[in-house]
Amino acid sequence: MPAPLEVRVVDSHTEGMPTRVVTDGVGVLPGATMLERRAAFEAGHDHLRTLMMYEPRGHAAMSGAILQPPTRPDADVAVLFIEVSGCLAMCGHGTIGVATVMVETGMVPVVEPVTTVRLEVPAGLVTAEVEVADGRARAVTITNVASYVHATDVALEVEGLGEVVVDVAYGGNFYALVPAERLGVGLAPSDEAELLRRGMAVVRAADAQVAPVHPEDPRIRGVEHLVVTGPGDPGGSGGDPEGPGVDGTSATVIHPGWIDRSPCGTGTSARMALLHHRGELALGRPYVHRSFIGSRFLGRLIAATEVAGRPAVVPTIRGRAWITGTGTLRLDPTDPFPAGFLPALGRAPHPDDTTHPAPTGTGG
Ligand code: PYC
Repeated sequence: MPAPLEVRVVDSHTEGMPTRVVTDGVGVLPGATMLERRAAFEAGHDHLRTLMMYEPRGHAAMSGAILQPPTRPDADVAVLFIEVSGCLAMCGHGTIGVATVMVETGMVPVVEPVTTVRLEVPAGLVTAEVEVADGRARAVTITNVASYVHATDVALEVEGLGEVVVDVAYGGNFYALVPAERLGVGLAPSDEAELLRRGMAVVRAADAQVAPVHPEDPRIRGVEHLVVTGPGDPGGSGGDPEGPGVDGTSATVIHPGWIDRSPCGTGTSARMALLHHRGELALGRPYVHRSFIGSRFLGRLIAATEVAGRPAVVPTIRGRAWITGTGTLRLDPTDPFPAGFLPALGRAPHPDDTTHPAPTGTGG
């Protein structure tokens, strides 16, 4: 009988959103860039993603990051972001989680008060400045990839809802953005079912009818995320991330049907790019963004730039992450669910289902 598959992980959460950091057991993926490695993983090893993200080892809002050796000399580590929806080009909360785990488990030389970790992700190079005290990561500020507005005031024909006008912006992934009041939903945890029902209909319509493609690399494409936006508090945050006020609230709805517990780093970047485009957020101004469970990121646009000739901005996102556990995930060869299952999203293979190949590692 073959030996059980074993994968070593460090679990963490960033402002409430999990990042399962996979440190060993997947092996080095083939490919000269992280986009090539992402494609190789999707083509040959996607069952490892569902094994680690789906039940019984994960859940419907699970998210993770597979560590790899970098393919470029200016990076310390390469990262493949995985979640229940698939493999992402970039993930803000995941980057904060990875940087925290690397510092607190000694995977990088730790320098106080700030340790810099450079991460190669499919969307490009991002840096994480980890504030460290007594060996512990207190907060992480990431400098994200250039973010820009793809389209404004797009009238979508949405099944069951009729016409819904959205904006589409890129913050490492493409996001549709729509005000909550336009969608007729609230932004509290008690609104989750309706946010998912309406939000996923908008995601499907935006993906089909806008179908954005990144001008610098067509492998980054499509809409799988929707930022449902709400206003900030009167007077905003006043620039104080710990104070009572915020500059904006949101719930980020993600394909195939879950809501980010954090304020979503790439979604916050897309929202800030849109606000800047409208003249509502100046470079350098703090932007405190609150998630649907009440957690916060501090965002800031630090520079203007361009993406293939389009005006763009460079966002930073500051947030905190905590390690929640370390362990070894195991797949026994006799386990009838070798790719996991997800009843919440209608993905519950019968034990006799033979469409899921038995997982193997990639050699590491
Ligand atoms: O924080 O960028 C993010 C993110 C993307 C999907 C879930 N979280």
